[in-house]
Amino acid sequence: MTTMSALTENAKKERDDAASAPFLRIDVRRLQQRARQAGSALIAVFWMIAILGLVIYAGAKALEADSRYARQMRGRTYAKRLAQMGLEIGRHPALPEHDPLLHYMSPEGGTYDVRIVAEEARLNINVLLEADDKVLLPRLFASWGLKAEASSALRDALRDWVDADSHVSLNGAEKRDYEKAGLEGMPFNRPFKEIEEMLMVRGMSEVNVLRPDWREWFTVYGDGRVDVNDARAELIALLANVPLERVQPLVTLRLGQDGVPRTQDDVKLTSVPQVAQLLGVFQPHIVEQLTQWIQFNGPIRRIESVGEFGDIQRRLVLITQNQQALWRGEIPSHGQDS
Ligand SMILES: [Ca+2]
Ligand SMILES: [Ca+2]
Repeated sequence: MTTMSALTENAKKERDDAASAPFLRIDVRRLQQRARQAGSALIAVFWMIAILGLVIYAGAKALEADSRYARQMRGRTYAKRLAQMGLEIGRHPALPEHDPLLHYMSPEGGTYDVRIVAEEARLNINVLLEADDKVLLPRLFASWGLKAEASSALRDALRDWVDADSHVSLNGAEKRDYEKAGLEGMPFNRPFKEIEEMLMVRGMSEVNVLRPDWREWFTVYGDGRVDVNDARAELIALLANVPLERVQPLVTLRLGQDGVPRTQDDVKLTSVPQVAQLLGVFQPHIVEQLTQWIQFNGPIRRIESVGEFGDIQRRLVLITQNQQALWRGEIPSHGQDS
């Protein structure tokens, strides 16, 4: 009962207050007016928030881009440093190809992986062109999907590039052809000094699209005989003119029992009859060709070190013979343009 009467009392007091205070009603009007003003002010605030938001968003984006760039630059530097470390380890002449020191993971998460192979595991482009090869290059280009016409044009253009004269081969390209394309000082009219020069030859840009790893097939070092202990299966198939699957027994033997390349149990191939037998090749002329084209212990070492940091890879290569550096440089990761 007391609560009830207290409430009524309060309500009554309030009503009396309202009646005896006309300024309160005026205040209500002012409040309504202010509310309208506040409303428009609030809209302005919303706009400001929106604009500020845009400014902040743009700033954050810029910052994000900036730090991504900085992160990438840092990654590139670290990856290269790791690759350099690997190369220095790998060039040590006493280090076996399967030494665990050739693989490393830094506490910061970066890695390097070093691969030591015979540089002769590739086709020597200068030797092939010098010998006017009409077998291996057409076979290679055909396996890459080049049509016969494009293949012979490319072969002729490569030949014109390295021969000293300016007589255009049947489908080749000499000075005048390059000048027509707006290219001065080409061809060099001398053997390739490095593989990258091949990219300047007419027709090679198409190959670069068709076969971005074309660099992995060629070398400018060695006597031209391919080291079958390190050569890729596709190249061995090409040399023996057999389908790729016929190379599998040879590859399996090379890998050793663990099935992993460059480990202690790897088996070294040692003779042409052994290779011919593994490939199931018995035609005398092919065996004879293999005798000319392959070797087993190429003396030129190719030390490839891939440094990796985050998603960035750098690939450094050092080619040595009798511990003397023949070539040193960086090639695109995986031998391809990125
Ligand atoms: Ca020429
Ligand atoms: Ca092995």
